[in-house]
Amino acid sequence: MDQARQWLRDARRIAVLTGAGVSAESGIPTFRGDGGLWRQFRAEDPATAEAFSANPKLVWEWYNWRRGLIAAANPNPAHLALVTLEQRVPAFTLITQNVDGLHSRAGSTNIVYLHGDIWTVRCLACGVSRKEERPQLPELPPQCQCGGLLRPGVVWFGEGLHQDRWRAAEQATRDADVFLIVGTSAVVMPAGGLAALAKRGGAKLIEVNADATWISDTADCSLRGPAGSVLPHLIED
Ligand code: BJW
Ligand code: ZN
Repeated sequence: MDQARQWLRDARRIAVLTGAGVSAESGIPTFRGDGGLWRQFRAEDPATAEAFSANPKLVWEWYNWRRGLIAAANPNPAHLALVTLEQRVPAFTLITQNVDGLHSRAGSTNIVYLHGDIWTVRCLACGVSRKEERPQLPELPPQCQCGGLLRPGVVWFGEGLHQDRWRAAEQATRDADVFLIVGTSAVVMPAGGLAALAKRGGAKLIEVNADATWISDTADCSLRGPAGSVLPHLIED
């Protein structure tokens, strides 16, 4: 912990990758592991275009449920610690796989939303994208003004990431002196591959996770525990 704290103090360029574990202490379930169940589904099963075209109403029920949880949740000490860290270094990029927007609500500013935003909807017919911030949509599946079907503005399995965002994530990772990876199983690609890219670029790799992951052995420092307790200590001056 002391060594990791020193690396963060000395760093000029920090990149952070977060996953669902960073929002777990805000009451938002993770995808994999014990919390990752919704009705009879594994939580990642509805996250495909195939599931959506087979049953858009069912997939929207899952999103409606999650939107309700997220709307009722607040950023936790892990989100807040990352805001403090951003204010301390000249170059800071927060790359998140989370779609919940809690990093923005906490006050982080330079954020790359790799997997999109749960508060955005996009029309499958006319392609228009807009914010939809009512937590519970009254009619499922929701429809666009053009009559087309609306889908959540997120990235599902088998879909490409937004090119500009992915480039920004790669660049920040390559440039980083320290790469901090928090609350992600890192099994979903390409996000999970950023840690290896950071190491190749010479960054110190610090992992914070409640459990061991496949990243843990390659990390320069792997801190085991809830992000809401570990991160505030890690960024102490
Ligand atoms: C705590 C904690 C606490 C708990 N404190 N820690 C290479 C090899 C094999 C397959 C592929 C490959 N490249 C691409 C693929 C295919 C696929 C993929 O990765 N499949 C694998 C699963 C096998 N990837 C894709 O299809 C991606 N697209 C793509 O690659 O396109 C090509 C392209 C690339 C680049 C540019 C252009 C084009 C798309 C992936 C989309 C993923 N989408 C989802 C849903 C998003 C929408 C939504 O939220 O509804 O993203 S799936 C889901 O998994 C979600 C998450 O962001 C993502 C990652 O999950 P995360 O965050 O890691 O959560 P968990 O639950 O897995 O882990 C939580 C962790 O927290 C655990 O470790 C806990 O221990 C820990 N934890 N409490 C600290 N309190
Ligand atoms: Zn439309």
